[in-house]
Amino acid sequence: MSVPTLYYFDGRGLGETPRLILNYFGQEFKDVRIQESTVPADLKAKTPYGQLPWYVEDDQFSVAQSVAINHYLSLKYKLQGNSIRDQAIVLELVHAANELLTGYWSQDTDTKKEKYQKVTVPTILKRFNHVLTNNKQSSNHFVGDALTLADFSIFNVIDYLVWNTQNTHFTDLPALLQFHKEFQTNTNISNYIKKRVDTDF
Ligand SMILES: N[C@@H](CCC(=O)N[C@@H](CS)C(=O)NCC(=O)O)C(=O)O
Repeated sequence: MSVPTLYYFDGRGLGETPRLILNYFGQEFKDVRIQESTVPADLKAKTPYGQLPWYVEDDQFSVAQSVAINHYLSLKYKLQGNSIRDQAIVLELVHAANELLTGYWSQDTDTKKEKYQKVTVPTILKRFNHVLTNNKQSSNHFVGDALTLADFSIFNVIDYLVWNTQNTHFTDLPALLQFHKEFQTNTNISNYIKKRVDTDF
């Protein structure tokens, strides 16, 4: 089987969660990072929506839309949660993490900025903190005793906020910072992060 390819821009953005998953599981993949600010025409024509990320496994299979790429990888690596209740909470947390991440890039007016800073960030981080600290089955995983897509999505957004805003949002949420630290003790993740080049977004 050929090595999969993840096409995205040269930034973390919507490409980083799949990169983290593939690295965590030691899956070799082509991390194609488009340097231009728009998708080159030849690549655009091949993708279903003209947008990135786009994940190509072989001639028979490719998938677009970041949610679907992450869903596919979560099925492949059994990151969905053990019971249907766990799976529902995983999905809740993944969507909240996406809202937090995409909200960060949408702060282009004072109103949006204020809502993001005063409502979105504290509400979502409080919920993450509550779920983590009330998980009786594990202190290192958000849902049950298993690694799930929620761990990857939340690690990614905490990592993004720490990177861009230092630890300002986490002063009263040490459990989230502890999770962020703990997640990086995985050798494949720490190796990936050590060699990750700084990008603009
Ligand atoms: N709903 C899509 C959004 C994808 C998206 O907006 N991609 C942006 C980069 S973050 C893009 O490809 N922009 C270039 C373009 O639209 O031409 C997803 O989640 O994958």
